[in-house]
Formats: sequence, C-alpha cells, structure tokens
Amino acid sequence: PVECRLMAPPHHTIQLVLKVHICYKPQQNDSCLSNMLLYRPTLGLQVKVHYFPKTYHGIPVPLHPSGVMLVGDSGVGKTCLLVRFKDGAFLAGSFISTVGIDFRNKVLNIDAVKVKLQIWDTAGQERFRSVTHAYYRDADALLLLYDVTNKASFDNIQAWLTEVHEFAQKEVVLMLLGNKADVSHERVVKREEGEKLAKEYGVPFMETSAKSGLNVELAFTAVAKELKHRVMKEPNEPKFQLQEYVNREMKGAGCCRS
Ligand SMILES: Nc1nc2c(ncn2[C@@H]2O[C@H](COP(=O)(O)OP(=O)(O)OP(=O)(O)O)[C@@H](O)[C@H]2O)c(=O)[nH]1
Ligand SMILES: [Mg+2]
Repeated sequence: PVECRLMAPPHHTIQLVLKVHICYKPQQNDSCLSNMLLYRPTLGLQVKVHYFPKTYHGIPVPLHPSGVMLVGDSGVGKTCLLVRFKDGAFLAGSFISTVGIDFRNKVLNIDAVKVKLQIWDTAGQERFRSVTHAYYRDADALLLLYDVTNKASFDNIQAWLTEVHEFAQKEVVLMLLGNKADVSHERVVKREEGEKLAKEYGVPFMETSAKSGLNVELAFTAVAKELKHRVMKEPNEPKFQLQEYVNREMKGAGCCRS
C-alpha cells in the first residue's frame, strides 16, 4: 500500500506519473500488444500499463523506455546537449538555468530495434540537489558532464561520482562527457586530462559540443546500444564494449560533424 498526499494551489493540475513494473511471460497467441488502460474509479486514478515484450512471433518490438539522466555542475551544457540531440539546434544567448528537472523523449533506431530514451535534464545548482537524488535510482544510464572551459566543473566530477555511487543503481550505464569542445581559446581542461580521469574511474569518455554537435548523437546512441544489448543479448553474443564503440565512432574536437 502506498499513501501519497499531493497539494496544489487552486486551478493548478498535478501530473502524477506512476511507474508500474509487471513481470509477464508472453504467450504464443497473445494479441495484447497494444497499451492497456486500466481505470480505478474508486481511487480516481488512471493507470496506464505499457506492455513491452522483446519479440512478438520473432519480430523485435519496442523496448521498455530507458531513463537517461544528465548530471553535472550548473552551466556545463546539459540542457544544450539535450536540445541539440532532440531538436538539432543550439541554445545560444543568455543562459537559463534549469529549475528542478525537465524531461524529453526520443526514440532511436538501434540495429532495427526501437529504443525509447526518456531523458531527464537535471538542474546543476546545489539548491536542487535533493530533487536530483530522487531520480538516480530509476536511471538506467547517466551522462556526467563537465565543461572544458571550467576547471571547477572538472574538479567536481569526483564529487558527482560519489553521489552516483551512493544513489544510482549499481549496474547503471555511466559515461563522462567533456562538453564545449568547440571552444579553443578558453579551454582549461585538456582532452588527455579527461581521458586520464575517466580511466581512473573505469568510465567511458569523450568530448562533446552542444554548439557544433560534435559527438552529441554518438553519446546517446552509445548509451542506447548498451541498454538495448543488455535486454536483447543472445546467449552466445559477446558483451557490447561501450568504450571501444565510442573510440571507433568518435570525432576529434576540430571536427564539426554531429
Ligand atoms: N561554446 C559552447 N557553449 C555552450 C555549449 N553548451 C552549452 N553552452 C553554453 O553554456 C551555457 C549553459 O548551458 P546550459 O545547457 O543551460 O547549462 P546546464 O548544464 O543545463 O545548466 P543548469 O541547468 O544550471 O544545470 C549557455 O550559455 C550555453 O549557451 C557548448 O557545447 N559550447
Ligand atoms: Mg539546464
């Protein structure tokens, strides 16, 4: 039983998202591929149950949406990275700091399988830290960002990793990203330093730029590939090597491909 009290000012609406995990083995003649909608009038709640089998009569079907969380100091470019990935644009102009948390969905086609990412853009400001903590546990993947033009954001990576180990799932997919790689004159963190730190912690790493688009698609695709692989791996298939994949596909900071 769950007790929950919600309060809102008059004429405001609260959206309540319930995550329901159901273990269910599909039957051969199962026709229940679509979403089911259950209605509980006594509670006044609508609970939407999504049913995501891996394959149906041998045909791959969409996977359960995966939660990808963007974390790092305020101003490192989390929101810009997400906007670049989702809309292919760069948010230039004045910096609007994220309040609390924001969500965006994107479906990727990974080896003929639709992988739905629900991307959570967290606020880097200290005052929202307790909000962020509440989301770690449900995240399947974490993109941890620092800003190559901001040494403090790089030095804080260790503290972020401590948080990750405290609050996230043990098997969470983790990747370190050095963002703003397009800036050359104000750069204070070398790529080699990022690589060294990532190696120390055994985390895949690459530099990105929300401005030029450098490696942005790759960061999310790599994570989606790893998540898909975990769910759909055939018994004899070797483990997906995230860092190797990233190394093969990665572009250098001088380049402007997305
Ligand atoms: N040159 C350059 N500027 C960037 C890049 N990414 C973000 N910026 C700039 O950095 C500033 C902060 O970007 P945001 O994406 O809002 O930062 P954030 O990490 O979401 O910050 P919080 O929401 O406070 O946690 C903005 O002024 C952006 O225009 C990048 O790749 N290159
Ligand atoms: Mg933001």
